[in-house]
Amino acid sequence: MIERLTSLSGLAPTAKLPGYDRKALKPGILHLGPGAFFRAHFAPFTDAAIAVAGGDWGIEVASLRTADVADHLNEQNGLYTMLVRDTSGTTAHVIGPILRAHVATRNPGDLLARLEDPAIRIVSLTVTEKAYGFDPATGGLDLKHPDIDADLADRHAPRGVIGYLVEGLARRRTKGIAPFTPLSCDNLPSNGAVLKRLVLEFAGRIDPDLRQWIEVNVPFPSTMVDRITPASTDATYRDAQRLTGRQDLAAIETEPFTQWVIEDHFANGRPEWEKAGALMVEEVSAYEKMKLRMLNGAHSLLAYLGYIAGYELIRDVMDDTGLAALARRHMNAAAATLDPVPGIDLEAYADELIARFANKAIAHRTYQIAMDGTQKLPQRLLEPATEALAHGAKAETYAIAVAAWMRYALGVDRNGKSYELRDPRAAEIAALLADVPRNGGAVSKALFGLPGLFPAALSGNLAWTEDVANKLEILIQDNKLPLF
Ligand code: CS2
Repeated sequence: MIERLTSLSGLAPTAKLPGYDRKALKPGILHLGPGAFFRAHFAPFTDAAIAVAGGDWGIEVASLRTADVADHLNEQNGLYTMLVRDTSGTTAHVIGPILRAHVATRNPGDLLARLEDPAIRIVSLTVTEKAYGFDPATGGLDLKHPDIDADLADRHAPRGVIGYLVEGLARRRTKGIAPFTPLSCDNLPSNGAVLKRLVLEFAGRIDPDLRQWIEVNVPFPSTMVDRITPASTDATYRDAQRLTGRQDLAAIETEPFTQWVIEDHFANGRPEWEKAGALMVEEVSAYEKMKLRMLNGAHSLLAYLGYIAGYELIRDVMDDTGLAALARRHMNAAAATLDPVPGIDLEAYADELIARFANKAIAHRTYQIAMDGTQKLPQRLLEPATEALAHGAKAETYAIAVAAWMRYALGVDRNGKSYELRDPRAAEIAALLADVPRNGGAVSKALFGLPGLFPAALSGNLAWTEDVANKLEILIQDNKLPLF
């Protein structure tokens, strides 16, 4: 039986180890959502920052839903392997800053106690778009979101992200403990500002004084996060074991590229992430828009078109020269909606994205990216499309992407096989489409009517919605690709 990864001693020489003494770390950060992306981005950035600049910023993590990752991390004393894959090979880095993992559903009191510990100075989040309880139609709190609804009814026993943050801050205020800095690392535009608005709105509903205290005392820095991180597979665990000599059930794999832009507004200190290559700025929104519209927008376009065309991986889609050219065209269209981004040449950025998508060593499933379309479309495609149309552009690649999402939303592939939509609004979409004839006009009309998703400037633009309907018709009738 191969030994489990539980300590740094005796590992294979192919494993790169943390460049500092783990025993010197103390809890300073509590991270909500220890999924693969956090383990490929936030934790390695912190690991590298401590190695270069010192400091004792240990991380505790808490899972608000499933227990697997948290359990595996505890079994491994917080250690796990990050594989970095490129066509030139795979390297294994053992990442050190995680100290402990909590499972909120199993022991909510434990998480609440950690939130009020003065040692915790940053509470960071990678919980995915759908966990925020954000209503894209109003920009505010979605009162129908199950977590928001439950947590407003029972604020002292929260289950969702906003409920936990507000209860944690409330306890600190009552006890005279300085607040932590909430740090959103999800793919939402102005993620810190969005989080602030949701937290304030929630707090205002239960205690206006608390709302005011948060408004005055708690900074909500926004961040732009970027690293392509496919879900772990058997190949991940196998290669981690081969390169470390230990079994690792928390291993993840990722690409060499990594980027983090952070607004430098912290209440209570922070690791020296800039020493690991993070860019600390006053205002992150230009970077965020660039990344969401150029990278994620093109990613979603490729994921929907690719999935319905029968491509399993993004790198396979990139082998289709028509689709790769379309992705580049879409990036140009997205770039045209952006203000200049400090220090970045958008042409070179787009070229780099194309190369990253095509990386033959990264097996990123189109199905993974296609997930949660209703949560991703607004910031990736619908907002830039609205702006493009307002400036007189045709927004054609956006019409293709939206038609492809609509085709995908039918839930049946070109061979007639059904698949699960994996979207929090899947049931609503299925009900909306139940009696709708399968043609471009009818399906698009129904989906344009999904409450709160499409801004009126898009759903009310006749020429553009007709373009979507025509493209969707082609995709429905004969799945002919390319359709441009
Ligand atoms: C992807 C992102 O799954 C998705 O929707 O577009 O996770 C993407 O890989 C990351 O944002 C890259 O930083």
